[in-house]
Amino acid sequence: MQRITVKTAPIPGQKPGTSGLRKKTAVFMRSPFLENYVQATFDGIGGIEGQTLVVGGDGRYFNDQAIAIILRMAAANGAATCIVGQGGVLSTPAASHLIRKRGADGGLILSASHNPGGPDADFGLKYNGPNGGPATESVTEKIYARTQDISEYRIADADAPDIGQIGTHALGPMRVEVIDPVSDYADLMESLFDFDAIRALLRSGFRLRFDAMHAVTGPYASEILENRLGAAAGSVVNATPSPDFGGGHPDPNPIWARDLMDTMYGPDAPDFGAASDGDGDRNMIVGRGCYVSPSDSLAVLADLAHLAPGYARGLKGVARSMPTSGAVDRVAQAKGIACYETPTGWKFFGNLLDAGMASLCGEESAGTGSDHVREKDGLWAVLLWLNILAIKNTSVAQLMQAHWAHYGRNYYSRHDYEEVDAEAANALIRDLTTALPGLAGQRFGALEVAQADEFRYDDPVDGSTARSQGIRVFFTNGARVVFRLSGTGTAGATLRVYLERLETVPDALAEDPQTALADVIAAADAIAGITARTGRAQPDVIT
Ligand code: VG1
Ligand code: CO
Repeated sequence: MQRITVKTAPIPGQKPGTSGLRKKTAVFMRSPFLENYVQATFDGIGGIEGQTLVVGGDGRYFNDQAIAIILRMAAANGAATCIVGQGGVLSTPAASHLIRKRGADGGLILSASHNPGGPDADFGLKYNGPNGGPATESVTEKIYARTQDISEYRIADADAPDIGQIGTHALGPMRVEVIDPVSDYADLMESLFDFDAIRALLRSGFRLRFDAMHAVTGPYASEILENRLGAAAGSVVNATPSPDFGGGHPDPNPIWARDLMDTMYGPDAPDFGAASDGDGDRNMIVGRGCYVSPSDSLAVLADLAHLAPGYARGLKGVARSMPTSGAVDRVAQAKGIACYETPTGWKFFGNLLDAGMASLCGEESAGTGSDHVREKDGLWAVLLWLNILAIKNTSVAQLMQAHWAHYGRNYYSRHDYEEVDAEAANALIRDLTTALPGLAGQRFGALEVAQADEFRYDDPVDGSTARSQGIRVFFTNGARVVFRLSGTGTAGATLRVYLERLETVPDALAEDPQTALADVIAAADAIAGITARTGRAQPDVIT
């Protein structure tokens, strides 16, 4: 094998966002876009000489070609071993587990997650460190800095081996180990949950439907839910991963998982429905006629995780992203455990998990996870739910009613305005930031502002600071609205507006969230001028 050094020049726009670098597939495919970013990653982390890396992706269009390039570059940069999922496939949580289990130095995960895939859609790449978690901001800053002064990249002139079959290959002096992407992960799940109890539940007539949305969790869900737990054949639907996710948006929310919602709210609905996203780290939970908001799901799991063997000793603490509702805070308070509030994105949970300060984390965007890996984990959340339902012998709807009756209900919704003109979106945030000091005391319809600020996070473990992580407006009645711009999009800007209000009056707990939040929704528009500035009368997505 020859190591070729290719001259290159910086390409603008290679700044990692909330979760790695995401761009249009065509942008990633235009050489040397991928090569530059991979070399900048290797350089940014201090080189990969002698290292073991895990490599895998969600199987979207360009996944296989990108992996071939990455393997040739890893070999030319001196890596000792690359562990690759068969066919180049690894779900994000499975990749995180593999890094940890094998004691690897890190991994490259190819995914744009919930973004659509295909030649005209999105592609992404991110680096995870030796703890199995997404690189911290200090690392992504080094990678970004390298993209701006890169002058060459290294690549092997040999072909990458065929990764379609399990086995070990050589690429020059580098080993390429092709492994079964599912079995290690399935074993991990079996070690955490009471599979016998879930099997008994499923034998008793409890029906479930898992929608893999043509994405990476198909093979994982089929193996775990149908083969190991005995769910009826066909319980896992859309189970074959496809490069463009069947033409859909692999985002598990009531809009994009519409089929599942219709089934769960239709006649003869199963007892339990769930869906996962492109790379398998998100989850949507829906009972018969009962959608569970991700923030509520986090709170329920925090309350009842001890019913699963892996969490029987209780939780060390919990953490949630700032825009996530305060429902989990109330559980933590009742249990006397710490609750941390972090910026959006899983990379901020890693330090808390590593330090043993939190063992359960979650985001309002359908991400939940624990210290079993260092990523959010869709199937894990589904299994924890099933374990809880098996022990409690109750329905999802009953469980939610009992939870709200005990803790109160944090009515919650997120309104997304997608592909808004970037200038208009930036101006909206800029002007809002300027207006912050004068907001307290102002009335907007029925609500009065108590306090408003820009969220900043001081990491209690490494002392780092993350600024400008979203604008928070608190009202005197305890309601809250948060505004921030998405860091995962690839076209224009997406404005996210997060709305929340706590209700504790017993007979006001069963309202439609949009109705319960009407005052907050109106105030959000009045404060930020959303309609006037974006020209949108309605959000594109409501979750
Ligand atoms: C979104 C979500 C965030 C999540 C991130 C990655 O980020 O809001 O909670 O961590 O996606 O999820 P943003 O910046 O677009 O709001 V995944 O499953 O797409 O890797
Ligand atoms: Co994802």
